[in-house]
Amino acid sequence: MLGGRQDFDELEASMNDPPEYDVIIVGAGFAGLYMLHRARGIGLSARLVEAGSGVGGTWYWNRYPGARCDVESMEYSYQFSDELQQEWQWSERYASQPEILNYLNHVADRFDLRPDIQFDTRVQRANFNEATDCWVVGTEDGNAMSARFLVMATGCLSSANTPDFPGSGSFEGPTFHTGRWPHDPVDFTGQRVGIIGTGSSGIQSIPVIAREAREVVVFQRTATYSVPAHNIPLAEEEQRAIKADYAGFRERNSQQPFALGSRLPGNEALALSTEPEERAKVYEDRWQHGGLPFLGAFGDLLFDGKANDTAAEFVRAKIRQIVKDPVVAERLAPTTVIGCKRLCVDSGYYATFNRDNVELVDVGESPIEEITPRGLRSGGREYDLDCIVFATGFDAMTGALLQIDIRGRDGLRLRDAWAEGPRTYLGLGVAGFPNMFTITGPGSPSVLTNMVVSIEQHVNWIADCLEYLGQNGYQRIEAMAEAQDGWVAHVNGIANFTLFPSCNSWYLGANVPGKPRVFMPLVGFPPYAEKCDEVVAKGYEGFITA
Ligand code: N01
Repeated sequence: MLGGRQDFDELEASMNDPPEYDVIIVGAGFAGLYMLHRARGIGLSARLVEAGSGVGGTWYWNRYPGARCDVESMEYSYQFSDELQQEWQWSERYASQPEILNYLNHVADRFDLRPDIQFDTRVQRANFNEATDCWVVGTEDGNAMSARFLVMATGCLSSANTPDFPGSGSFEGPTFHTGRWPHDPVDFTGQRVGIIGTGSSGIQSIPVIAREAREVVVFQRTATYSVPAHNIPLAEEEQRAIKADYAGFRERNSQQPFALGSRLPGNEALALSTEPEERAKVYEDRWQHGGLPFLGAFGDLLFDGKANDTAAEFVRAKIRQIVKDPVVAERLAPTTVIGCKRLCVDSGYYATFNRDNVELVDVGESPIEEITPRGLRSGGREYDLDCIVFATGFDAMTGALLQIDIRGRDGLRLRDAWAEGPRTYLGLGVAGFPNMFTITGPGSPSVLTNMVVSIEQHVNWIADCLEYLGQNGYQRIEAMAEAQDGWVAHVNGIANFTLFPSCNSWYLGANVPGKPRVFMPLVGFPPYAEKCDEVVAKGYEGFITA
C-alpha cells in the first residue's frame, strides 16, 4: 500500500505480506537525500520520511541570523555526481544557510527525489519483526509502513537542547532556539535581546543580532575559542581551478585527518619543538588564512596539553587585542583546551563586544537562577528582556535516534542498549538491531570531519552492502556483539590518546544533564574509511548475514 494509511499494530499482525518497501530512510538532509538516490539507483523501492516540510535537515531547521557553514563551500557539497558539482556555483567562500538550502532543494529536484519523500511526518517508533526480517515504522500521525531495511539519516545535531531552567515557560516574550528557527524572519529592531550560549550558533548569531537589536545581553557559561572565517565572495577563477580537477581536490581532502582543508594541510611539525618566533608566525599565517585549518598548525596540538596551550595563548592574545575593555576581554578569553570543544569560525564575534549595545554576562560564575516573566535572573540580578534566544545546542549524536522508540531483536530497546552510552560497530550497525543502519552514527568520524564527506562514504558503504545482500539472497544483516565490543574499545582508546576527553563538550554528551559521559565520534577519517573497505573485502567481517 504505497504511502497509504495503516495502523502500526495491524501492520505488525499482518507481516506475512511482503514489506511495502525495500528500505525506509528517516531524515531528508544531506544523508537521507543521497541514500534515497543510491537506493533507487540499485533498484530498491525506498520511502524517505521527514519531519519537516522540506528537504535540508540541519539547513532546514537552523535558519538563525548569520547561520553559515564552517567548512568551505567548494568542499561542503556532494561529489557523487560530477555534473552536479560542475554546474553548481557557490557565491561565497563559506556558504550561508539559505544558499546551502537552495543547493539541497536543487539536488532534490535534479534527481527527482521528491516523489519518494513523505514530508511533515515524524517517525515515532520502529520495531524489528523477527519472523519476517522486516521493520515496521510508526509515525506520529498514527500511520505505519514496513520495509526490509531501516536507514537512520537523522543527523548528529538535530535534537535541540533547551535547558530546563527553573521558571522555564514563565517568560512572557517570545523565545527562539537557533536549531528551530522560525521560517519568517524575526525582527529584533528596538528589542532588548538575551542570548544564552556561545557555541558555533551563538558566535554566528550574536554579531548579526547585535547590529539590529537595541541591546543584546550575552549569557556565556564557558568562553569560546573562535578563529575568523575571512569570508569573501568566491572568485570565478578559484571555482574554475578547483572544478578543473574536482576529483583530485576531493581525494586530497579525504586524505586529511578531518577530511577537509587540503589546501592548507596539517603541519606535522611539533609546536613544542618549534622556536617561539617561528611558532607565532605559523599561528599568525593560519589566523590570517582563517577557519578550521588553524588547528592543523602543529601535529601535537590535540595530543599534548603544553603544545595546545601555545595555540590557546595565541588566540587569547588576539582576543585581548580585539576587545577594548580588558575586563570583557578576560571574560571572553577561554582557559580550556583549544579544539577540545568544536573550534568556532566567526565573522566579527569578539569585536561585537566593543559595541555599546552589547553586554557580556558570565553565567559560569553566576549561573542562570531562573527564567522570569520579564527576563531571567543570574547572580542575583534580574535582566529585563523582550525576547530570549537559546543558542544552547543539541542532544548530539544520540538524541535524534533515542527520541524514536526503536526496538530490535527480542524487543530490545535502543534506549536500553545504549543506557550507558552508544555502542555501535563502525558507527554503521548496532548488535541486536538487524537490518538497521545509522548514517554517521556514534563511533564513526562524522562530526569530526567535513560531514558531507563522511555522509557520502557511509551511504556508499550501506548501498553497496544492500546490493551485496540482494545479490547473495540474504534477508538479514546484523553487527556481531564481539565486533561491536572491539569497536567501542577502539573508539575509546583513540579518544583517550587525545585531549578530546578533557573538557565538557557535546562530543562527550556533557552538555545534557544525565547523559552518559562517553566520547562518541571516532578521531581520524582516512584509517576509518580504510577499515570500512577492509570489512567489506573480508566478506562483511564482524557482521552476521543470513
Ligand atoms: O551548540 P553548542 P551550538 N546554561 O553545544 C551553552 C555545529 N554547528 O548550537 O559551553 C548556560 O556548541 C553552552 O555552554 P557550555 C558545530 O559542530 C556548526 O552552538 O556547555 N549555558 C554553549 O556555550 C557545533 O559545535 C555551525 O558551558 C548553556 C552553548 O550553550 C554544534 O553544531 C553552526 C547551558 C551551546 O553550544 C553545536 O553548536 C552552528 C546552560 N544550562 C552549529 N546549556 C557551523 O557550521 C548550554 N549552554 C558554523
